[in-house]
Amino acid sequence: MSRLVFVLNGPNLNLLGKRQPHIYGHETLADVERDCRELAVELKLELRFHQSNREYEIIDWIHEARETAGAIVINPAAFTHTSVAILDALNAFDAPIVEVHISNVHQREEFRHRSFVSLRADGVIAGLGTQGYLLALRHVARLIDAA
Ligand code: CA2
Repeated sequence: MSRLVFVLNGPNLNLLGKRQPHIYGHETLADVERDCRELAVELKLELRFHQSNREYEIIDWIHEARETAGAIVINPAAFTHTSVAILDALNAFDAPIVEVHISNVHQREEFRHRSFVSLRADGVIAGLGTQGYLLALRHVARLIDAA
């Protein structure tokens, strides 16, 4: 199986570490990308790390992953709760998918409790802060190693 992993981030995550640190912590998305890349070296994974505020761009990256990747780690941000289009794209991806949320969405507003993406994700990590991305990478690396 391909050792390429797409790490995809949805809308407003470019503001990570710059606002609402009581919910999302102090790390910026650049910090998260650096930590993911450091771990990827240890795990012998190749990473594509992306963020977009546009739904279609995330869908296009999922389509690209279909052709090339062994796994997807995705924090769809607010699209988690709204996007059938992202769910449809993920349903066309045949390898492991882990959904990550920095905050514990189940402890927050009711509308954050529903995830379209969870209907497809093989696993969900929520509320562990940005560590969730690293745990997701460790998990997909084990699956890729075992395949
Ligand atoms: O907890 C998560 O990771 C979320 O996916 C983050 C989304 C939210 O809509 C989901 O319900 C849960 C929001 C991402 C926006 O991130 C910001 C970070 C700093 C300042 C403002 C927004």
